[in-house]
Amino acid sequence: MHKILIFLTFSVTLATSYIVDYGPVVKASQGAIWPKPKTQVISNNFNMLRPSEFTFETVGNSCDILQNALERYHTIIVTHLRRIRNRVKNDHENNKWRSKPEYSGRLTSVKVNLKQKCEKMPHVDMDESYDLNIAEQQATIESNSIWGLLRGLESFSQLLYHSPDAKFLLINDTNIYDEPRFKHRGLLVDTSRHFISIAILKEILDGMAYNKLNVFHWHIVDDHSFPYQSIKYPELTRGAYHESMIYSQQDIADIIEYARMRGIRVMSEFDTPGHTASWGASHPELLTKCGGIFTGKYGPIDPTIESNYDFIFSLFDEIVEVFPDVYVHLGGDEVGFECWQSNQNILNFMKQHNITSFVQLEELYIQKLIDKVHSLNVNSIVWQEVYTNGVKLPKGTVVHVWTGNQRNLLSRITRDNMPALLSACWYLDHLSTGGDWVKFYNCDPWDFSGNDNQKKLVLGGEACMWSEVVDDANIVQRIFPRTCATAEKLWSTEDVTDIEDAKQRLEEHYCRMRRRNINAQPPSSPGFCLV
Ligand code: CP6
Repeated sequence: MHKILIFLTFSVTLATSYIVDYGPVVKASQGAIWPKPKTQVISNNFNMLRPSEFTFETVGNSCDILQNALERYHTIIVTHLRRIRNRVKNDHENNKWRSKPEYSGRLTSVKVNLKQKCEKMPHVDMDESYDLNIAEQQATIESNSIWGLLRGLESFSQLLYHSPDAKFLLINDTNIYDEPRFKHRGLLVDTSRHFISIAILKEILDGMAYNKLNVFHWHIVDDHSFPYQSIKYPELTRGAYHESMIYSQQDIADIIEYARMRGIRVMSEFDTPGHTASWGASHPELLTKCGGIFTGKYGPIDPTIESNYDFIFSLFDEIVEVFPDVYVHLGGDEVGFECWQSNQNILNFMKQHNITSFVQLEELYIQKLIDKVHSLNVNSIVWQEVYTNGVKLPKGTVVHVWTGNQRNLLSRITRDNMPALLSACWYLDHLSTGGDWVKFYNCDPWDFSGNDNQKKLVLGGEACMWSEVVDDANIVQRIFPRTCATAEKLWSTEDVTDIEDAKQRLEEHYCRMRRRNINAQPPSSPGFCLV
């Protein structure tokens, strides 16, 4: 008989190590949750769960989101065991385990209790807290909101680990109360520099759900291509790479629905006045003509032409209908001033209107756009330049920090009573071997000097997947598992900083994602997945 140690350690409550007589080593991190829950009490008692006889039982309210989620998680549970079982030989000496099981109870169903009405769309103030209790006699996942139940179901699925002979799953008696630290936990995906297919976007959304991320920031168009199929201005897709590389209205509705089922908001970004070269394929009149004598080169949107505003405003009328979220990201980053400088019409306009700097000219444009969006009852998010350039922002406009001294900026923005989002330390296109999740993990959005009120103004953050050097071939492994580090920073409490503990759990979580067909790459060190 082997003497086996099973370590299950959780910093919040008790640390246990105990001895079981049968079966090979169960890794410390098996059945551990990523991102780490707020409070978790785990007992030595464990229960067997046979996927074939297991059911979720709804005892409260229900709706399409819940039913869909219960089906998904049932499939995940069944697939988990099937895939592990394929790897374990039948005559394995662990048959001993089967003849003398050590489990204390049998879990055949979990009660799923939605205590209040099911909401339809994920939103900025959604309640994602949940209670999860697993015991021999009674197992429940409870929440006031559908969004909390989705997070609870994810945690439940992560608590399961396989028996050493891979004949059934095991789950320890567990009590969890969990809720996120930040309400905006996002991933930016750029679909302009390379087109990303709907199938891969769905794989990314699945991966987000497994990490309890809740905002898909769709940087849908940029200089290099315009894949958005507009209803009002279908000609804009002349700026797409190819007729097959376009998101139809149907595709977009499909993504929004897929995200909704997973409690993920879809926030679109139509970045202007810079980053708009692809708009010029169909509407060159929008763009500034660079050079004294027109050189054929175009710059940012020309903010001095009144009819440009008619076009942009009318496009945004459409955008806020197509993307139902109450936030739209307006961009506003990296506006090159050389082109404006070289255009005599622009210089004349500035003189006439007493505009003495290009920053002021940019302000004129952004101000009009923000006011327009505001009038549609939609809130704006802007990249940091809009703020640092001194544009007067309506109350509640969110400033998105992407570069420079993030501590300084977060202090300043929140001192001005503006909400902020952090991305500067979570750029997925900056990579050093890919094993650099620790760098992501060491970044905390509250790491700046400011009072409690200032800290509250940090809504959260986003990992950014700019797509200059990624497409369907490599985008998923570029995103995961590094985005998992961001996800834990944004979900778990501030004191969850232990790299060694995170490393164990992340190895396990990586394998879990692989088992669920997320094409993640290994986190950092040699190892293996029994997928
Ligand atoms: N595209 C847009 C980009 C970037 C930004 N906006 C970017 C800038 C610098 C780095 C990475 C990405 N590619 N539209 C800045 C927000 Cl290092």
